[in-house]
Amino acid sequence: MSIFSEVGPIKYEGPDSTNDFAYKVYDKDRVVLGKKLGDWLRLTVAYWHSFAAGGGDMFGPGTWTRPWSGNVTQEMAAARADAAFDFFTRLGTPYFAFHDADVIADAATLPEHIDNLKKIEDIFAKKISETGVKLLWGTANLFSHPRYAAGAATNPNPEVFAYAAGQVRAILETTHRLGGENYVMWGGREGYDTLLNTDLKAELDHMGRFLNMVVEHKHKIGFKGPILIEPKPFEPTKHQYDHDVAAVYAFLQKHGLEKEVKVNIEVNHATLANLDFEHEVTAAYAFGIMGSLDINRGDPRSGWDTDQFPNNAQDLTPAWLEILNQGGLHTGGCNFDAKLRRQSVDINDLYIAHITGIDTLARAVLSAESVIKQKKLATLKAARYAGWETPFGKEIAGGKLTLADLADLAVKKGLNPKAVSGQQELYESIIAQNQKV
Ligand code: XUL
Ligand code: CO
Repeated sequence: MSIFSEVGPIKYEGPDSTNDFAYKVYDKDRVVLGKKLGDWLRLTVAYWHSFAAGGGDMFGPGTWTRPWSGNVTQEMAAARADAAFDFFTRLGTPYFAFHDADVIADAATLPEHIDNLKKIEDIFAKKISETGVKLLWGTANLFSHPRYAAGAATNPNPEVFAYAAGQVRAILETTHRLGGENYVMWGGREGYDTLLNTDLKAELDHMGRFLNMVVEHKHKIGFKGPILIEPKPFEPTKHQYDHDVAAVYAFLQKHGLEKEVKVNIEVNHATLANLDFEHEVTAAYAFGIMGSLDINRGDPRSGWDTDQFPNNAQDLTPAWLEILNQGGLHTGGCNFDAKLRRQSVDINDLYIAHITGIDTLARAVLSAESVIKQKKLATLKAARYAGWETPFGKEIAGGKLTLADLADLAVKKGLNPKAVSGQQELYESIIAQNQKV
């Protein structure tokens, strides 16, 4: 008897179902634009929020009492894995993601850490082959331990940089052996709290060197998945170097890694950066660095990373319009980097949170599909840029004309272009009118 055994497996029952423990929209086999809904979404449960955290916050300890709560011993790590894979299977989500620190007992030394990780890797390998649940990505926790208070790759002390290298090598190799499809690097404390004590240039150079080492090692061991940087503008540090997608792309270019490294975009991190999620997604595709998604939402009135489960499909529809138009996430997926509220102490809250989040994503995909099938938005947008398809537009974009040539041409043609409507309200109404179920 597991803690989850009263519920599940969760099934698709359709929009008329009143069963809290059923999908109303997420029918994984439903074909959307030639591909199954489940294959567009590649749903992923985050180990840390759902199986390693206890509901604590800055003002009080954990509130969720689970059989696996408390300090992690190796035995508890195994019990945690049993519970986690039972939940994944009952929920019907095909992937999971984890940090090294989520799954192993705290270690006093690096060799002990590596040894603990190897033991849990063996447990995970067995679970993966028994259940068919796959690893979307692995990552190293380089931010919780006090040694990382001043960062990992950007730490003023090279010994910390070296310790972090030891941790990353171990979990990257574990991720590879477990068939992980990506490897994620969120810049936990790669940033600063005050510039007064910070050598910004040195720290960025060190971060670039670290990333190059990770990429070199990935190739050495034959890991085929992409390395993904996860942008976030601040928290825990006052300024995080991987601020947003554009900042990450500039950093990758500077270090010659723009063809090697992609991004893992998190909804709540975009919100904190004062950017729309669809902006981050669209920018990543435009730069050719779209990797994967951390799905959650912030709170409109809180200025921090509340990591709530999503529940508003219309908010997510513009991002899905872009994702569907771009052909999907490839090796990426939708990882619920989202946590229950501190008062949500019941184990069933975990089901409700994921089911609602999954149905919300499914609604966004179906709404975006409807927009695409209607063709109206694409037609309007194409018409808006039609001038660039004319010989005149192509000549300008082609790069042959100088500024002076073009200035003379504008006079010769007697150009006097007038403002045309951007029709924002019409575009917005198309999104609203195509909301599904
Ligand atoms: C923190 C965050 C992390 C990363 C993985 O804001 O999003 O959980 O996703 O380290
Ligand atoms: Co995240």
